[in-house]
Amino acid sequence: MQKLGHTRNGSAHDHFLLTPETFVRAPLPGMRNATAIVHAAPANGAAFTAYTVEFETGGAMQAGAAQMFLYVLQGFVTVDQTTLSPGQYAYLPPAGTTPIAAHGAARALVIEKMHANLTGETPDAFTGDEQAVDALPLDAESDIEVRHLLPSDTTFDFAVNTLTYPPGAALPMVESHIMEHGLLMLEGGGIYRLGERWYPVRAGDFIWMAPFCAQWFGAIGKVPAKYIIYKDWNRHPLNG
Ligand code: UGY
Ligand code: MN
Repeated sequence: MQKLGHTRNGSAHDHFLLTPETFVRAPLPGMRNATAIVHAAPANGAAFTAYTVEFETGGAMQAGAAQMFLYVLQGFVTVDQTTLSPGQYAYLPPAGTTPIAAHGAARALVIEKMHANLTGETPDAFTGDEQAVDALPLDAESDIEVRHLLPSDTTFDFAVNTLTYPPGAALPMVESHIMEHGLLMLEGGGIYRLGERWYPVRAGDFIWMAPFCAQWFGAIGKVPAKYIIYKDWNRHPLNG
């Protein structure tokens, strides 16, 4: 059915929402039998990149100049020697040459950020499994579960968390903070307040929030809503 130019996408100076019917695929340098859907990059105001990689059988890509966080969405992705399944992830430090490959069709979310080195050290590469990460309550009253996928020590200059909302749960406050966000909806849906607008969102949607973008989410529906969210972290506002 022709949508007659309609999309749920929306944007303002401090945020954008990108919905799957508008995604355009193109390979990035170093990709073979794989394409990227770039969601966030300096071109649209973000200080990081976020893209979904879609691998065909035999697909491959490489880590590059920036730090890379890779979270498997579907299928199996091998990072160096470790094969990761959905919910498993890898952190790769900057200036790496780690090979990343998929033997069958697979999809992964990739986040890249230039490392703001504070301590003279860069983190080591590691792989993890979201299921093995403790689920913490967002706050004392909340039944929203947060999983911190990266360590919190100051060698890391960004955080990636998953938030899971039971149906009807909502952020306890409208947040406004210096950290920038990139967010991929993984399951369920609800209403996202971004700046002065409210958007219906569901699994597959991507959101960028600039520093100090007013933000609030309420989960609607019969199943939990879950998203994975990036933020810059652990650095002084005048220093990276
Ligand atoms: O970590 C966060 O700032 C998170 N609570 N933000 C959000 O979910 N929009
Ligand atoms: Mn936030």
